[in-house]
Amino acid sequence: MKNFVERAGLGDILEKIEAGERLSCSDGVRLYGSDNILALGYMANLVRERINGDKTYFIYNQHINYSNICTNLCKFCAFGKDKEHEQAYEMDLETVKQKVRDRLDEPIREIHMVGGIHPDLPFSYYTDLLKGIKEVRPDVHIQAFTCVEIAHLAGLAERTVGATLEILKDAGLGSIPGGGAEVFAPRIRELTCEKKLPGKEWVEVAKVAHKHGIHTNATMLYGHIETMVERVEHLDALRCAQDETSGFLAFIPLAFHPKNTEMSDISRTTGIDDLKNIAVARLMLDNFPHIKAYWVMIGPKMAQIALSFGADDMDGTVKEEVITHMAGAETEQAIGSTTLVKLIKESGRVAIERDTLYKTIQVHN
Ligand code: V47
Repeated sequence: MKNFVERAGLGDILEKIEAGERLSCSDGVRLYGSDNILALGYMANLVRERINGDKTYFIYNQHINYSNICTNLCKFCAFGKDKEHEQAYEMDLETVKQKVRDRLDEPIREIHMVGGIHPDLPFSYYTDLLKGIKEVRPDVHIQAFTCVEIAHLAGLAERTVGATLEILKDAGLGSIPGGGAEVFAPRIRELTCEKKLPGKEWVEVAKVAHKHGIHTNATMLYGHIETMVERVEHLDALRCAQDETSGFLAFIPLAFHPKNTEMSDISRTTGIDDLKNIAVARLMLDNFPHIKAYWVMIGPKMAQIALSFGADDMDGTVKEEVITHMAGAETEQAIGSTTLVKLIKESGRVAIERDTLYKTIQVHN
């Protein structure tokens, strides 16, 4: 295999990986530029097995999107709608509580809850959501509000991000999902999501959360107009932040779905690019404990293969995914744990049901 990687022109990168040395940004750009997916996969798998062995995680989770009303209206997003749009919605507290009640007979451990940047819901709406969910399901971990929403909530609360997070934590917030990161490069934000929180501020919010003991995830939306250099700069910004705080749990590459968006002329990502984003993330993000293959976006079959290309987590049962399905995802909106375990075992890995903070709940041998 070493010869094979050398013939792909990546022998020096393999040497660094074997020595446990950090890859440079120019290494990252070369990895993205390589068309030898097996060489990338071999190297990413070395790191994956060094960090996580054969362990492959999943969680019983439920997604709730409390509202799609959004003032940002990003060009790549089919979910966010103007308040006057006929498909605009916002759930009242009782509706959200009912959604949680509806699944009380399922062993859901995490509720993943995000929405748009709503122009006029008050801060109390968000704390009531957290408290209401906890009333119905006290043991559930709430992973809610992207760093973009957190910055918005701090504005509503007229407090610092840190003080706002303390209030949200008291109301039931457990951790923060990785959405809203998109691609940090100002060029990309100007062209695709000019109203959104700038990339630097997204990273600042994440770091403040970590300093307040709140773990977060991180994502990157790939497969639109970003360059390979911009992808690597995004990963490097996350790696630098993680060096400072160690608060990120997982990185999730998000494959762009163009349907029903203002960027619908762009083609869907290819299988090779999906695998490359998993592999390069695993290689560059040497300080991230977990890389997720999000089956909703790349499909369960590709997610299964990604487990040999650097990924060690398949996300979870999900239940009612909306954001990607509005943008044309053809995957199911939920998946059974039996299917997840089968996909993981078939790829020669050990399936582990986890909680949000990666504590083992059950090993499926
Ligand atoms: O914030 C928006 C992205 C995110 C599209 O933290 C799109 O564990 C693809 O962040 N095509 C929401 N992506 C999903 C997300 C997520 C999912 C699973 C797990 C975790 C985690 C986080 O999806 C948005 C945005 O970045 N997005 N539109 C689109 N058309």
